[in-house]
Amino acid sequence: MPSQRAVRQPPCMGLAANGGAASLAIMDEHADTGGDADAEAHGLRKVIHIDMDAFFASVEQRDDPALRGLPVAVGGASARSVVAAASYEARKFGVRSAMPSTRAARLCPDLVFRMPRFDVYRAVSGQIRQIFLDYTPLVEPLSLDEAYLDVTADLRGIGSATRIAELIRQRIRDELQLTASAGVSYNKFLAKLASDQNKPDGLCVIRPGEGGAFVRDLPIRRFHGVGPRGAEKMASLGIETGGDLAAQPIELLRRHFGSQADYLYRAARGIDLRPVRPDRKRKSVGGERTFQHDISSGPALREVLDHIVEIVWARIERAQARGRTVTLKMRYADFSLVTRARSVPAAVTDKAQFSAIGHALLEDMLPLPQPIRLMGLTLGSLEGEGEEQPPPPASPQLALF
Ligand code: DCP
Ligand code: MG
Repeated sequence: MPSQRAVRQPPCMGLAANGGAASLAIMDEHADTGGDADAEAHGLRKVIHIDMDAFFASVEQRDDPALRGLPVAVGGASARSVVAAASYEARKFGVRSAMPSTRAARLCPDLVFRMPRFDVYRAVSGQIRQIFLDYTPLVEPLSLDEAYLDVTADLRGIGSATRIAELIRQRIRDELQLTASAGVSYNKFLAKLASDQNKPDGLCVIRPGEGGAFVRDLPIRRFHGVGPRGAEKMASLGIETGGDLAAQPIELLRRHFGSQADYLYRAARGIDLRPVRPDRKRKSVGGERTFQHDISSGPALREVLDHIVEIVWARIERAQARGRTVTLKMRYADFSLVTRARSVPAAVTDKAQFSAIGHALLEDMLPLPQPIRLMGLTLGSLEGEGEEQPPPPASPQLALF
């Protein structure tokens, strides 16, 4: 892309550390080297990733004007609670999701705590979904507040993914009185990185040819699909950034990361072949249980897990489901959610193995910081694993970004 275009709209990566000029230099240098020719050969899509800003906290501020402009945390205030969401006012003090509430209150003495209202968040999530569907049927939700959209062929014939992202952000603002950030790029991996870049209320476009440079300095923990455990393993191999990852031979990645290797190899180059899947929910089979009384003791948790294993394994057999990732999910008494996942090299084929992985995940989390009200267990594939499909035909119209 001509760099003039980038000058008019500051490149996203400039916000990272050293300002726009430096990043322009990186992009130009990259363009000279031919950059992502590989990606173009693999066929590019127009993908938007939308992520609501401080979602739970923003909904609380919207619905109670007295909270606007104040540091707000959604979650319990008690000693054993954690923060589910923090308003941007609270983040200035260092308050973050998953932080113990007592620590959050120490960092920000004026912090206002609100209990979560999941029904409202689910309703808002449905409303944003309806807005997305006005532009494309290819909407893949990742959670209540984020989704991928493939707008390569948008329903309204708008043509420009950036324009569609702006229209969607404007409608979310006008119709729901909330803000969202958007990332626009030529694949899912880059679009998700981009939406995070100019948060809150931001837009970032990573154009064809810019992906490799964008990923090069990226800390490995920001790679979608690399969890804390994966990042640790990478660090032990001396891989801290996208550039470090790109320097690894595919054989080494296969040895250490199994079927995720190809995804990682490509991602390190700004390439991602995964299609936007409107039906990806069906990819996993699981079950969960909410308890009448919160539980926290090790023996009680193990017993509940055994029970869930029985129910879920029966479902897996009925559905003839296959997967090599087991995910344990727990909702604490204050409604905050934690999930832990572990993958094995080949599909899980018997109940004993499924159970053993579930129990290992549980043991890793003991003792719990607070009692739980819900536990769930799922067999599936982590995003980025074994779900690649033949690339769509290359689009000659990349300039429409
Ligand atoms: N959430 C949670 N527990 C976590 C992380 C998130 O309950 N550990 C909930 C509250 C968040 C919502 O999910 O509002 C969306 O998560 P995000 O990671 O998108 O975070 P936010 O939307 O709050 O902030 P932002 O996207 O602006 O960084
Ligand atoms: Mg969000």
